[in-house]
Amino acid sequence: MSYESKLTDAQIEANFKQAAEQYAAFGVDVEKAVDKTLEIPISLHCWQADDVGGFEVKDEAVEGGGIMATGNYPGRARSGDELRQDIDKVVDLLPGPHRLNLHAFYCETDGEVVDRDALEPKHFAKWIDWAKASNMGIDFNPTYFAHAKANDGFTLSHSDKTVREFWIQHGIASRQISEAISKALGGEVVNNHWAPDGAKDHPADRWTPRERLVESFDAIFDEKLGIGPECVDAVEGKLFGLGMEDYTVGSNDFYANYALSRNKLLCLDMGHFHPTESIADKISAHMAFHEKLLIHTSRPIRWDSDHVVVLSDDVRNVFLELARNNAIDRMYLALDFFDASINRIAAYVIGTRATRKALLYGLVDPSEYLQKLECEGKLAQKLGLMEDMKTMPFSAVWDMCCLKSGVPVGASWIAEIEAYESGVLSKRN
Ligand code: RNT
Ligand code: ZN
Repeated sequence: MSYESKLTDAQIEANFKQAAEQYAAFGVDVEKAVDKTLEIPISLHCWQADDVGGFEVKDEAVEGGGIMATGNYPGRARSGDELRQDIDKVVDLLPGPHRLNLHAFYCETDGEVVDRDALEPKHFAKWIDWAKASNMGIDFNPTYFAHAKANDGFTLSHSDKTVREFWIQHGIASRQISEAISKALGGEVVNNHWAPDGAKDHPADRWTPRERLVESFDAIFDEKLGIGPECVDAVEGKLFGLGMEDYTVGSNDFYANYALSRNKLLCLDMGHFHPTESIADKISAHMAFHEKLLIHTSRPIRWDSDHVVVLSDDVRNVFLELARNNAIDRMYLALDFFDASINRIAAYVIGTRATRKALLYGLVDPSEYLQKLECEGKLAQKLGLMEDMKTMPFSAVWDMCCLKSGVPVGASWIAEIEAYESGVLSKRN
């Protein structure tokens, strides 16, 4: 079986030239779109290669606890070194710049038990060194799940003050670590807070946990801590989780208001809403009030299943929305999917390439043309043109992105993943 692209570089150039003319007829500059696509960093989640497991050394075994990857495909990364090796491979197959999105429980503590409230920048030194060497930025996430103190479903909104304080300390530690990463690598570090808090069945009190969550976050974000603005804190809401079907303390409404009133970044995850809702429609509503947004691309099937991102209407619509209002520079872009049922490295490549493809798809939209038609009341013409854009030679523009970045064109990356599977992943079990 061959996955090779049959196109020579000269053919890719020629196809691109032809496509450029077709897009130019509708006022689209594809050269510019390619350059812009290759400028935007995508934050590559570290948790796809090990099924959201982390590398903590623990006193006691912890069951599940908030998030679960399904599947048992061989080759899971079992250590920081294996995970870094996997991500190096992934990045080689992806066009454009990337950051690494690290979770606190990927700390490396040399065999020592270090609880979440005691984590320090030194526990991420290997990640920082690796990022320096790979010329990659890092983003961060406190881990408010997969822990004995999260097992009854509450963390920052817990009724027990000592439990809340433990998690507040963890939140503060995550900000200090983010600040240290920023000092080591330069630039901003997005620190995204998602907490699983919620209840399986009708709570008799939906109010008090939300009030406590406000208080806890206010303590984590207290200005007196003196943490600098390079640590860009985000908050991520959610509709429900497994075992938390009735009530999620940190819903999207909760965090949208929290973020706005506290000048924090709001994170919209594509899987965190009712399946008939789309974040594409929410972006302009939030952007009317927020300067920036953090987006987690994901693919919910029937529920927040975190399937590997593909070039679906949902993902394209998110980027069309951003492109149509020139808002690409107002978002931080991160990935959030995990699939343990297929080759995990291929999953990374498919989902990340799909996300960048969608970004490019948005940037080659003839937005001005469409908006003019709409203004003039030519709604059938607008719909007709929108429809026709779907079969424009988009692949020629995407191939140029890959060629320009020196990464495999078309599906030819699959052969590299197969070689990596037989050479590296298959030896892990
Ligand atoms: C959970 C949230 C969150 C996590 C990561 C691992 O539903 O989407 O972003 O997936 O923090
Ligand atoms: Zn998410």
